[in-house]
Amino acid sequence: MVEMSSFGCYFSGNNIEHLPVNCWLQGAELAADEGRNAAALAACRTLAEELTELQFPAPRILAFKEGSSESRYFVSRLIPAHKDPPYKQEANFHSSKHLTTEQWTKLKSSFVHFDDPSFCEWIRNLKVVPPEKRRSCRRWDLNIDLLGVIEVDDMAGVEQRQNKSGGGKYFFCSGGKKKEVKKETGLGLSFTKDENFGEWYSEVVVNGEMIEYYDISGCYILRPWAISIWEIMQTFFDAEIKKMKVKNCYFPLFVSPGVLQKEKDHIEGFAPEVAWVTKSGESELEVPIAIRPTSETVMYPYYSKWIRGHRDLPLKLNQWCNVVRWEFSNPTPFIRSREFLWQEGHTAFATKEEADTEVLQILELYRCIYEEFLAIPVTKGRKSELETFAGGLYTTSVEAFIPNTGRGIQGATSHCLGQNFAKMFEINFENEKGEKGMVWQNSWAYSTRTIGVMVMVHGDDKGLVLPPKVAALQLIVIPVPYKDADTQGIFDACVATVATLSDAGIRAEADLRDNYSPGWKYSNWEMKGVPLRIEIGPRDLANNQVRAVRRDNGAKTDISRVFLVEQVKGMLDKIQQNLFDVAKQKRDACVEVLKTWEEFVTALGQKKLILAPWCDEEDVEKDVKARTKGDMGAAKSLCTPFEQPELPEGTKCFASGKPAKKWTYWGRSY
Ligand code: 87F
Repeated sequence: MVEMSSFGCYFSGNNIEHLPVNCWLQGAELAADEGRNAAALAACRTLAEELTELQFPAPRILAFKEGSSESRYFVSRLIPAHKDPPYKQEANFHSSKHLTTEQWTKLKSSFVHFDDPSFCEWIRNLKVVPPEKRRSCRRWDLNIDLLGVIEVDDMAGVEQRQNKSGGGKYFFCSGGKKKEVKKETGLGLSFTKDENFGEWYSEVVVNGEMIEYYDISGCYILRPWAISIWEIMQTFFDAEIKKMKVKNCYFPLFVSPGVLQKEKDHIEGFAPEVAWVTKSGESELEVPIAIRPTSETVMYPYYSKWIRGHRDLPLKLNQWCNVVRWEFSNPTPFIRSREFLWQEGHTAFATKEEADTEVLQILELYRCIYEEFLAIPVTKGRKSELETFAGGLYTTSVEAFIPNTGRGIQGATSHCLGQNFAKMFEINFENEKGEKGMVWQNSWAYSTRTIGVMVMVHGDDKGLVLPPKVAALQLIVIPVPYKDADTQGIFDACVATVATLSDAGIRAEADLRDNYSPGWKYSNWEMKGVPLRIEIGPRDLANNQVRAVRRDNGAKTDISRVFLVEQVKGMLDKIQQNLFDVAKQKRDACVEVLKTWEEFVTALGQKKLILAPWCDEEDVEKDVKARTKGDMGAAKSLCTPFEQPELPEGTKCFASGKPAKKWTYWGRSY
């Protein structure tokens, strides 16, 4: 009954993201009779066990006899859930995407309408409260587990099953008790940002079409909607670093063990995260090969070769690439994944001054990406000794904050490596006077984590909210035809509107699909976070106007088509600014300036971003970590902001009582 292929496909599809359970229907008796089904059953079980291994308490696995009323009850709810909006049906039942309008109508006409909750609703109602505090991957936060699914792969399949159910109609109500319907939080999302942030985030990145889950934990498919944001940032940053005479290059993905371990300080703490290739085909490699977690050790042997004299300096290289870090804690799309995209810049100078200057120039570009593109306020500052990149001299960063979780998040880093790597890799040069010296180096990076921070900061209960500057689509035009209205005229006006806006450099498209209602389209584009929606209906057509609706605050404005471009540009700018202002206001409201340990503990419990006077001693930070250890993770220093408030003489460290040297941000972090 359950083909392994459809099982696997379904399980790794995004269906699971919508449901607190996945479902397995398998006739136990049949399985015993038939080798093929027995193998499928065994494989399903093994897979289920593997997938839920980390779950506590262990999930229940339900098995039903094929054809039993329980099994029919499930099956009836697996078919495009009759009460789910088409958008959700599509997401849950991929195959419905490929149905023609005709097939879809035919399928729908075979529905028996009943008031039972849809499968999704029903399944959700089986839930025990989602475990809020669990820190494991949310994907396995299942309340009960029903494993395996039937896939509606084509109409023939549906008909076949219709016949099987005997009455010519496939959908039926098994007479099961009516379940209370879970309150919907708007079309598409079943969790709110405030009530269950983790689930909300996962749902938003999937339903907003940024991410698809993949069958390797911690790895995610970045869909075009996410990549386009990445590319916009990339275009900006790439041009800026080119102005600074940085050149792009590409070094191999693989690292030999000798080279990787050359700089011991650097690799020591990171070793468990390094992924290795140990086999090719069936044969073991003689020497295992590491996959780059970062490229210092990959690149610097060549810096040593290429740098001879002062004329070879500065050497400024950057690469856009992927890196792999085999993380074990709580993988989260964009925020903590085992493979991610980044740019890594590696530069070498004759003097420390040049290196120092560049560290800050790059940091300013990172601020710009966050604040001006992603509309996220960040703090520039220096990392504590404990948080400085091992093997480096000092580390600077831009730090963001997620108010909902009360966690700080490092947005990007710019390190001055000093001469440590130069010493290890013998990167020497001869100056104008013929004297030998070692180079001064920097390295700096930002990654696809930026996108996750953006989703977390701006997203709402309707889905993604994209700042206009990074949105692939800044504006969507939706025709709103009425029965007797001039539909063609409305469609033409939509096309013309897009043309006018596109000519003016605005990223605009019209959604002219005729198999979705305007309301459905509104929700769909809201979910995807498009900053501005333009609706054109008969009244707008008659008045030579359009109606613009802002994604960030829902504000509606009628705009004359005469002033379309200026007005739209103005609105996009306003949205961009408003997103930043609101985010800053929320972040600032979480900042707690305090001076004592008692205040610190209280503020931490209130998810605050803490600014406290500190003695700047490593042991004291270690002590803070130890004293705040717990379920939620320990507190640590986030950064010492460059912009320091006044520190009056005699101010004491909040943690040690020793004389304070600086104001430092503290909190839990990602
Ligand atoms: C994981 C495994 C192995 C971080 C790792 O920040 C090595 C590392 O070196 C590792 N995780 N790091 C630090 C990366 C430093 C660094 N390198 C280039 C940057 C910016 C760009």
